[in-house]
Amino acid sequence: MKNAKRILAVVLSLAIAAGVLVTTALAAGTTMGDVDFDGTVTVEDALIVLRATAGEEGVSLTAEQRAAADVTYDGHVNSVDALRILLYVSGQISTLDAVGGEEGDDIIL
Ligand SMILES: [Ca+2]
Repeated sequence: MKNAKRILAVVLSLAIAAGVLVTTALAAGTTMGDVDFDGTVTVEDALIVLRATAGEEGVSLTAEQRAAADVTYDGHVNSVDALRILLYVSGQISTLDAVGGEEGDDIIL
C-alpha cells in the first residue's frame, strides 16, 4: 500500500511538472470529477481525492464529493479515481463519463 501511494505521488508530481495544470471544462450537466464543485475538473480535484483517500488529517469528502469523485463507477473512492481525474485533466483520456475510455485515448483504465 505504501508503495502504491509512493508510485501515485511520483506520477502526480511528474504530471504536474509536465505542466498539466490545465483546466478542462465539463460538458453541460456533468459534474463527475469536479470534487470541489467549482465548475471545472482540475488537478486540484485529483489532489483532493488523493489527499482524502490517503487519510490526510483534516481532509475528507462529503457524500456529494464522494459521488463526484467516483469516476471509476465502482462504488469506492480511491487513488485510482484521483489518477483517472488527472488523466482526464492532462488529456490522456477523453471522458470521465464512462469507464473504459474511448478510441484514441492514450490510456484506458
Ligand atoms: Ca473542480
